[in-house]
Amino acid sequence: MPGGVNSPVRSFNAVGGTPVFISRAQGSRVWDVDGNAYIDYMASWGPLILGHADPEVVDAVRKAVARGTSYGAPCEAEVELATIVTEAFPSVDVVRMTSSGTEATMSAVRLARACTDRDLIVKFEGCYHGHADYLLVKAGSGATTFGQPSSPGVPKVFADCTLLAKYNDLGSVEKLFDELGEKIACVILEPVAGNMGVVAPTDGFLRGLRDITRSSGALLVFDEVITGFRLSPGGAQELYGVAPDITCLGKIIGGGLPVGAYGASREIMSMVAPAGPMYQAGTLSGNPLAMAAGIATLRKLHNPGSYEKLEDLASQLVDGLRDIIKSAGVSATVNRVGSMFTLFFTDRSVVDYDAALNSDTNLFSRFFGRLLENGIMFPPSQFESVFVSLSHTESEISSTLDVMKKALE
Ligand code: KE4
Repeated sequence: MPGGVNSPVRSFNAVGGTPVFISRAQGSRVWDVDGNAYIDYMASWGPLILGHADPEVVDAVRKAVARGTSYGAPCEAEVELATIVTEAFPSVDVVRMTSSGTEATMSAVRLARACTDRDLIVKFEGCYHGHADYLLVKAGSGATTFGQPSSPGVPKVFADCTLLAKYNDLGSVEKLFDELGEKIACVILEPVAGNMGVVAPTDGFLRGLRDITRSSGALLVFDEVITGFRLSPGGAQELYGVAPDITCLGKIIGGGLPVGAYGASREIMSMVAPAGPMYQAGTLSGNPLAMAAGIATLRKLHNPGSYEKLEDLASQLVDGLRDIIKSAGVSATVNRVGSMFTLFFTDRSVVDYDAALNSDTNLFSRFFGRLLENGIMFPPSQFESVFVSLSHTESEISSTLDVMKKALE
């Protein structure tokens, strides 16, 4: 396997050392193949908000697998998960299941282009939306507004349709719309960024994007692959009270099995084949096994008190970490929204990608290594989110803080 992994960020290249191979997981714990146990804060990059191998999820998947893994034909479970999603997201009347977040965002961009008959899209530096060619684009050098490929194999012409703006900088978006507004199909963003580390939208940013897109006829796409069902039952759009035109989901809605989704109003989704002409398909989209895992996860997540418990655990951990940073006299800052947070080693407030890049990633790597040595598994990259789950306990939070204190000192 390239780099020994099936997804680059697992390789530990960003933090050094050899990637840990996991043999099993249960609740808040994972065990590596050498038998070492860790308190897990990666949560498989977001999906495992209940913790690993949740008994109800395991039972649902066990029952489903005995009835077959994939029919290649519609089944009730797809309707059930679609219903949960449309009830949770008022801006979504109709939803299409895919097998990954990449497929969800790729399809959402195609849908925006199909609806507006426009080709250009706007994304933000530091936001990641999966690996579709025209989303693997970084800011052009200097003042150029058009992006340039961020990976070999992405043709320049694909990057030419992608414009780059700065997160939390409405002016950078207005500038693009002043120049090219009538050609822009959509603005796509993580409403709370997780992929530059956690960066929250500043006051008025999301509302501003809503106004700019509405007045120019472009669609607003929220990539809620991380934030959907993470920050609240209705994701970031519920938390911040700004409804996009198209919503992308993934991770939690699959409960650890491969699921992505994109959804919008009935009118917009009537463009999607076979209801409409915009083509998109997938052999395993909506398969009964992944649907079962997603349904069981979301049903349990909707139990009263779930989000309050997530908020309580996460605030205990982050408030404690901020106290330790202060008493240790370390130059660091923590960005938190709900049960997702990131520690940056910098004395600046991190409100965009430039500020995140300015943090000391070498210090982060050493911090990551200290935690790992002491049985705490953080995501192996500065530019990711740490996740608290419903299976973490207060005693685990306090032992995590003890390890962090020693590491920072
Ligand atoms: P997938 O294709 O990896 O299922 O989803 C792509 C995606 C889309 N949108 C957002 C906001 C995402 O965070 C992701 C995937 N996230 C990465 C890291 N945060 C997954 C980890 C990995 O790439 O291995």
